[in-house]
This record gives sequence, structure tokens and C-alpha cells, in this order.
Amino acid sequence: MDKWKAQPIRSSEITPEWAYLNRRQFMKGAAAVSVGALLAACAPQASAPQSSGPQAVPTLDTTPGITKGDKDELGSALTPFEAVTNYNNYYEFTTDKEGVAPMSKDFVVRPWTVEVGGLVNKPKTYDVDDLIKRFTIEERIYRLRCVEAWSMVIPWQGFALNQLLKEVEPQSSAKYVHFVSLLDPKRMPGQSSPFYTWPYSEGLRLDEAMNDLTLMATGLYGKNLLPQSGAPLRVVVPWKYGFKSAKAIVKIELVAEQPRTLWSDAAPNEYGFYSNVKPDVSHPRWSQARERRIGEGGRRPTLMFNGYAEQVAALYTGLDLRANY
Ligand SMILES: Nc1nc2c(c(=O)[nH]1)N[C@H]1C(S)=C(S)[C@@H](COP(=O)(O)O)O[C@H]1N2
Ligand SMILES: [Mo]
Repeated sequence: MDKWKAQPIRSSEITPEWAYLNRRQFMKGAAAVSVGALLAACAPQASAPQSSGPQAVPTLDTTPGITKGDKDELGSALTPFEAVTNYNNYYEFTTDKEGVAPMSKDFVVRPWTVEVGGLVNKPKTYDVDDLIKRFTIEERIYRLRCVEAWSMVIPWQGFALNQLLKEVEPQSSAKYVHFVSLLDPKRMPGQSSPFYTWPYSEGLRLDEAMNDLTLMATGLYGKNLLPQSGAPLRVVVPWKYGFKSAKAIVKIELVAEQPRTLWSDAAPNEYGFYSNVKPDVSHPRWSQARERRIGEGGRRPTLMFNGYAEQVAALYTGLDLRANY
């Protein structure tokens, strides 16, 4: 019995993203989809040189311990480490949430480089350990709300993305930030799935990326990130549905146009670019009004912007959040 599920989920409640999309894409014509996606997945990745052979993960833990206690600012308990690291969405490995940890445990995350470029004055490819040393690492206790209507409270360590963006100096033509995850089907077996346009990618408007809440996470619970959590570096955007928080980032590109994302490629009518947490706007196939907090029984109401309205609502003044879902 799955101990993270405090109560059985009715199958009528939510079709997981993968099950629905796989059927849907299959019906659309799997052949056309799969050829394109497989070609993309097999293409050599010139932009992000990664490890050629196995290397030990450094034991040096550069992240500080927990400093702010065991609750978020709304008084909710942290989700236990065991749940945070054994119930994961990471389609590069598997669509089975409890399979991600075992399948990714030998995923090698050093050496690792992060290319920061596009419309910036000072493009640079960073070694991930240099990046981590360069910026102030803080602890941030954030709620993570998945579009599938479950949530967690996670004590992350990381640095504000705006520190990095300021360093590379965005040009005035830069309007969006595109985050690209690792493409390496040999190490990420889920990338053989023809239903998605690999690599995983996500994006933010530049002002969203500059907001102080947007974190580049390097650790959680005072330890370096484990592979299943997106090691060595992932973005965390706590007021948006969890899929905006891309894992295993190798490239951060400043661009003029709204970038493509894996989920908006897969189902643009369901997963919009903004994807702010909005309890009053249903997903086409389920309500977003309530959520299941992992480790708790019952359901709790979902909060506007996942409880971060005070910090982020001003970003959307004048924007129709229903049209821009
Ligand atoms: N590269 C990559 N990033 C990803 C995903 C993924 O499949 N691949 N899944 C997303 C989804 S749907 C969620 S809910 C969160 C889950 O983060 P967690 O497993 O650390 O809780 O990661 C997001 N980032
Ligand atoms: Mo998610």
C-alpha cells in the first residue's frame, strides 16, 4: 500500500497527465508524433556538454541546514523528506511517481554545466559548483502545487534567479526566460517516449523570473538535491503549477518571444504558458478548487497564486488570467 496516499484516490478524480496524453496523442496519429520526437531525442546536443563517464557525486554539501523551523509561513507542516523524495514527477525517467527515485538513483550529476545566454550582454557557461558558490544560498520553505491537485511543503535551498540574471545583464529586447532540461536518452530512459517533445523545457516572463520568489534550487532539507528532485539544479516557481519548475537544467536562455514548453506542446488547451495556481479556474478535466496535501487526509482549499498573491499579484495587473491561463 502506498504510504504517501493518505486516502485512496478515485480513478474518476484525475486522469494522470501521461495516461490521457498518451491516448490522445496515439489517436492523433502516433506515427507522425513519434518519428519527430524520436529524431529530436536522438539528435546530438551541442549546447550542453555533459559527463562522458561515471563520476562520483561530490560529498561536499554546500547547502546550509534547516534554519526556519518545521512549518511554512501559513502554519502548515513540512512534507516529510521521505515523501518529497519518493513521490515525484520526472517524465525523463518514468511516469510512475514512485518509480522515479529508484530509476534515477544512479543518475550522474557532476560534472554539469549550465549555459546562460541568448539576449544578454555577458553570456556564460557555468560549472554548476561555481554557480552554487557564486550566489547567496538561502533556505526557502515553499508550497509546491501540482496541476494534478496534490501538494507538498518543501524546505528548499537555493539562490534567487534574479542574482544570476543581473550578472549576465539581459538586453532590453529580452522578454522571456527559457529553461531547458538535459537531453540524454541514454541516461534518461523516459526520453524514448514519443509522446513528448524532448528536452523538457519551460519558460517565464522576464519579470516573473526576476521576482524574488523565483528560486534556483540546489538542495532540500539541508542536503544537496537528489536526482529525483532535479539535481543538480532546478527552478522553483511556487505560485505556478509544479510543471513550471523544470528539473536538471542545462540551459537558461533569454529570448524575445514566448518560448515553447513541453506541456504546451503536448496539450496547449490544457497547460497554458502562465499556469498560475488559480482555484477558480478548472483544468478542462478536473476542478482546481481543492488539493490533497501529501501525508494528510482529506483535501484542503487551494489558494490563489498558491498563497503567494501578496508577492506576485502585481505581475498580472491588466492581464486577463482566464484568457492567459
Ligand atoms: N525536467 C523535468 N522537470 C519537471 C518535471 C519533469 O517531468 N521533468 N515534472 C514537473 C512536475 S509535473 C512537477 S509537479 C514537479 C515535481 O517536482 P518534485 O518531484 O520535486 O515534487 O517537477 C516538475 N519539473
Ligand atoms: Mo505536476
